[in-house]
Amino acid sequence: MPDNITWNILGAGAIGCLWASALHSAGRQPRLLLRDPASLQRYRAAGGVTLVRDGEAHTHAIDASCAAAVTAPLRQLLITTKAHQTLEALAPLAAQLAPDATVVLLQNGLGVAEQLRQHYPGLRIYQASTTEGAYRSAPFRVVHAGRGSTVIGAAGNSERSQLAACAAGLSAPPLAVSVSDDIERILWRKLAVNCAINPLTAIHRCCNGELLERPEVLEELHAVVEEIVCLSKALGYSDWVEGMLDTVLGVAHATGANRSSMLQDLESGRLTEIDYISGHLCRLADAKSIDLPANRALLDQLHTLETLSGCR
Ligand code: KPL
Repeated sequence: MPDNITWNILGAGAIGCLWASALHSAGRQPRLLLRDPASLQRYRAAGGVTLVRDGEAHTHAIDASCAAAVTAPLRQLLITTKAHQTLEALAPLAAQLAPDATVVLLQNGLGVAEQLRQHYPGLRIYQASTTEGAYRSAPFRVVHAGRGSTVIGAAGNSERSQLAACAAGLSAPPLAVSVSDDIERILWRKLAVNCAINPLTAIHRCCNGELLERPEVLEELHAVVEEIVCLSKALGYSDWVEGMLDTVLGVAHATGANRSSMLQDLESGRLTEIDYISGHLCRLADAKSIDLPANRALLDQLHTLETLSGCR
């Protein structure tokens, strides 16, 4: 049977469902790869992916398959799982992944691309970053709450024409994906924002904007960003962190009413992305024998909270 699937999407959370529904509306043929038969059954019971935008809900009967049941070679894979779930989610697909498949990582945190390169050396790995605002209001139901933009790029040398084709393939109204030559800087700045906002909101159980209103928390935030700036200088990334504190404060303000993804994970008893956010930063610092006491303290506190909530 011919395989007309354009993009396989691994991770049916808010961003995975948002992309799946946009591609489906555009007449492409995406496929959701679900964890197990029970998830597939829940998906079928939901009737597909429901996208809510501007108060209107539309259900898209998108092709879905249990990851372990995929037989045709996978050539294009968009990964939208949480960073820490990536390797485990990918394992059942390993035999089906074309050796030179294109894999796009669209997730919070850093460190997964390096792990994939180690485990699957032939893959063409691209990284993407989005400011689209979306949240899951129920399983397979996503609210597209805020329009944003998305960039894609690759570390090191990569053929621009392939990247451009990939960006075009993943662009579907209203989602626009463009190629960036600066993806490492963009992801690093996003990491810094997440290192500062996410653990502090999770520890203090507050919305992003409240970080700015509590002087003792704001002091912690300043210390976290200062350490990131120091580490960035030691790593040779000085120009990646220009105006970093203002950016972090600006994001906390602009997303003031948001409950960060880390706070939501913790409150729902899910493992957070801390090991790929503050953990990634601390691993890089360790390799340079640089001390990051404020960031390390947040990492340790999150581990303790995860243990207390029973998910670690
Ligand atoms: O990316 C985010 C997250 O919650 O993961 C921020 C920017 C902090 C918005 O809430």
